[in-house]
Amino acid sequence: MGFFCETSSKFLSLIVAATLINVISAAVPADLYRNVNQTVGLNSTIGNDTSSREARRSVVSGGLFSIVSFDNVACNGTSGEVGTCYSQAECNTLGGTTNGRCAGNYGVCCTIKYTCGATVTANNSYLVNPGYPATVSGPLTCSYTVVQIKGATSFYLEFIKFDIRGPSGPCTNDTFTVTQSGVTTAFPTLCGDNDGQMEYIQWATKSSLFKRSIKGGSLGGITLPSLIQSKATLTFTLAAGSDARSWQIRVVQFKSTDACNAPAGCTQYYNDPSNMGTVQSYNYNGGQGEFIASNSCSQRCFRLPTGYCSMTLTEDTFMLPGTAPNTCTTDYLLINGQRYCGDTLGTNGAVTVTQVTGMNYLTITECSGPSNADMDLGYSLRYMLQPCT
Ligand SMILES: *[C@@H]1O[C@H](CO)[C@@H](O)[C@H](O)[C@H]1NC(C)=O
Ligand SMILES: *[C@@H]1O[C@H](CO)[C@@H](O)[C@H](O)[C@H]1NC(C)=O
Ligand SMILES: *[C@@H]1O[C@H](CO)[C@@H](O)[C@H](O)[C@H]1NC(C)=O
Ligand SMILES: *[C@@H]1O[C@H](CO)[C@@H](O)[C@H](O)[C@H]1NC(C)=O
Ligand SMILES: *[C@@H]1O[C@H](CO)[C@@H](O)[C@H](O)[C@H]1NC(C)=O
Ligand SMILES: CC(=O)N[C@H]1CO[C@H](CO)[C@@H](O)[C@@H]1O
Repeated sequence: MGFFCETSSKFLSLIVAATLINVISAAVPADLYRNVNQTVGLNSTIGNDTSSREARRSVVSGGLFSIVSFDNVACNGTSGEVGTCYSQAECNTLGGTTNGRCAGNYGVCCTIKYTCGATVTANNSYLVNPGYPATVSGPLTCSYTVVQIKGATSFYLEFIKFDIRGPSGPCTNDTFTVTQSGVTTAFPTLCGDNDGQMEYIQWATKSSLFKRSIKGGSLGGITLPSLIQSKATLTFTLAAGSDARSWQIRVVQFKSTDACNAPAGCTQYYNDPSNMGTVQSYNYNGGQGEFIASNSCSQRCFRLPTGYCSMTLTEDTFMLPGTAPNTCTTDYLLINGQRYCGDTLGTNGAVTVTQVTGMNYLTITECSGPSNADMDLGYSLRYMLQPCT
């Protein structure tokens, strides 16, 4: 999975670059820092570099020195991790690691990693287990507090590495939860192996609260995940045992205008530009895992670009508790208002998901009950968007 959302950020870094060897940046009047785009009292020209793959950069050159500003956008670090383009000083202040350069060498690609007990305030940062990439054993309780960044309407967790003990029905020995005190409609408790999986959590904003107040907290009979108010607690709880566990989770906070921001109520959002991909149940683990009995429902959503009206879902594996077609009680995929469960998706392993008028995304809803006595695998489905006819 993994994707890259190219959007500019309103947060800027400013640095002073000497254009003559002897100029010291301390000599630059403070005003210059604040008025990059305004007349700066020098003969200045504003240069720019709007290469879409780089931080947008503008340079105010004033004879003896230049002031460079660039957006704090995501960058690819040399280690392969995604960072944020900051000045070296800002990266140091944030406790980040320099991971290559960006903004035409004026900035550093700064990767920020948080471990247990951390308060997560930086966009595009990572949550790791203590000592990562080394593994940890239990017992261990490890929490992170994700704080809403100004302007963000959701946050996204990309499970780059997520390997804890698996379920036996529900997740009991090891768990990963997203909670906020006082919020009862929690997100599904996860466990097992979830490398490459994702989860979106919506912040409570004026607009999302207003929509909930008029539309209610459910959609088609499904209780939507809670809205989280400004701070979320993410907790790994590991049972005693020396077996190896590890995790590395990328956290990105999205604004409502970001292409990768999930629509309200979506726990997952698939938006691959190729209009196709794979959707798998949590802990599917390449067919080695087992469906998590989370006793909840959640939505997987699929971006529907202009010109597309439906998608086909084709099973590689489909095995949910229950017997198709009429006895799907607590465990099923809800597609076009119909429940699918058992050992085959539909009658021949494929169904077409149709557009609800006016919606620019498609949804399927996964519901699971409190147990999985048969240790069913879950599902791995290929989706392909279909043009309107
Ligand atoms: C500076 O000017 C550019 C081009 O006019 C504009 O896009 C950018 O938003 C301005 N930056 C600030 C900090 O005002
Ligand atoms: C600033 O610009 C004016 C008019 O464009 C020019 O006459 C002058 O020489 C410039 N000064 C410097 C320091 O470049
Ligand atoms: C966080 O970073 C992502 C990826 O660069 C960007 O799309 C998003 O707008 C940023 N969030 C905020 C609140 O600026
Ligand atoms: C980062 O790497 C990914 C994958 O190679 C690529 O799609 C993306 O455009 C790169 N982003 C930047 C800012 O270079
Ligand atoms: C917890 O883990 C132990 C050791 O792997 C296992 O024997 C036991 O069945 C698990 N219990 C539950 C409730 O998952
Ligand atoms: C001063 C400068 O370099 N301006 C350039 C900014 O970018 C535009 C579009 O690429 C160019 O046309 C300008 O010359």
